[in-house]
Amino acid sequence: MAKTAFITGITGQDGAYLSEFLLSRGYRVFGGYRRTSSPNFWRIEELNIMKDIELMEVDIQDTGNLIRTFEKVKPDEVYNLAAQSFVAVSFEKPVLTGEITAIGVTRVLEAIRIVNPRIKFYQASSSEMFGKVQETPQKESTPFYPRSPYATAKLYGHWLTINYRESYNIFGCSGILFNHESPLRGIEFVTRKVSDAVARIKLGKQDYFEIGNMDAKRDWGYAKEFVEGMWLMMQRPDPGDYVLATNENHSVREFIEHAFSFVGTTLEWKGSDANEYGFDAKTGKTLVKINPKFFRPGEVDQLLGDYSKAKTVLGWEPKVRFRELVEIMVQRDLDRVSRLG
Ligand code: NAP
Ligand code: F7E
Repeated sequence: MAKTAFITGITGQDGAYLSEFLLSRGYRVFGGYRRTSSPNFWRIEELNIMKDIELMEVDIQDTGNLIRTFEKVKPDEVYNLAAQSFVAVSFEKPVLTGEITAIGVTRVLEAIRIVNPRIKFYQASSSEMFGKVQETPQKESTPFYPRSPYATAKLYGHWLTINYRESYNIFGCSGILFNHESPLRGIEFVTRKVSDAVARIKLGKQDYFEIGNMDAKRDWGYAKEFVEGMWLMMQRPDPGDYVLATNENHSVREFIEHAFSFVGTTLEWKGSDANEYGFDAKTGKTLVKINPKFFRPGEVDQLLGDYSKAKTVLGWEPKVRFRELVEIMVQRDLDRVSRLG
């Protein structure tokens, strides 16, 4: 019989790709979205899977809502992807971030414990939990050192998943995912902000863009591949924690440079710190400016993941690497901007 999955955060980047993947595996997919005055289904519409998913209004701030949903849907697997996921906003809204990103996990796990403790549970943990890194590369056993309210909230969810596994025998997996990006990434995250801006500049719709700390390094992978890793964790005989990463890292500056080079522009830099700027080597036009409003009170300088456990146990390995990822994203934004303006 076909399995049933319930995804919290189905309107987000990973929710959309995971839905597409589970549908391809013959799952019946239910997804929770929170009520807003104007619905936000653009990602599942872009993937053309809207008609195949059963959408339900579910807020992870409401335990009763979750319990009734699980009673009705009777899921075999629950993927908890809902979160206030933007690190920068977590400094401005630390309490809200804790409510959704940390306590939200308790609500989902409690609903599972009450409705049916045999429901398998996936928690979207994050490489941000490594924060001020204690060793490089980071793996499952690396000590955590969160650097933001977001990362601290994720650490709570991570440990609670382990706690419910050990206390109630709930099949709870935790995927410690390093940054994963795609054309469906939210525009506020740095990769998509850059791919969109570079496409607009190339097509003459924008003159320049503003950026924060360009020296931060991230281990950027392709979201479409990472969601498969989530599913693989849930198919093992025993639950566990797994790092998914590419084991390659690059700076924000390199991302910007490669995005411009893909559209045929050579970028050069002048100045330093907040006065640094990037310009077109051919025309001299300024294309990138620093704006300190994008600096964070606490920064994660560099992340680099070791995915050996996922490779050995799950047979999971990333294929799309940095340069290809940048090109996929810029190309899709060029298409979008040409089509929609
Ligand atoms: P995303 O695009 O920001 O999606 C987050 C989702 O959570 C959206 O569907 C959002 O709904 C939903 N949500 C927020 N508050 C909610 C609430 N109170 N009740 C129900 N839903 C709520 O994030 P993503 O990139 O897909 O990431 C998926 C998960 O993995 C998140 O938990 C994120 O923290 C974590 N993670 C992401 C990465 C990464 O690099 N992408 C890496 C590690 C971990 P709206 O559409 O209404 O806002
Ligand atoms: O920042 C720097 C910024 O916001 C990456 C989330 O999915 O991945 C994501 O968190 C870096 C940081 O992602 C701008 O300071 C410079 O060093 O794209 P980001 P993130 O903070 O790494 C982790 C794994 C998650 O779990 C999170 O949910 O880029 N940066 N200038 C900038 N960042 C942004 N957003 N905007 C800038 O203008």
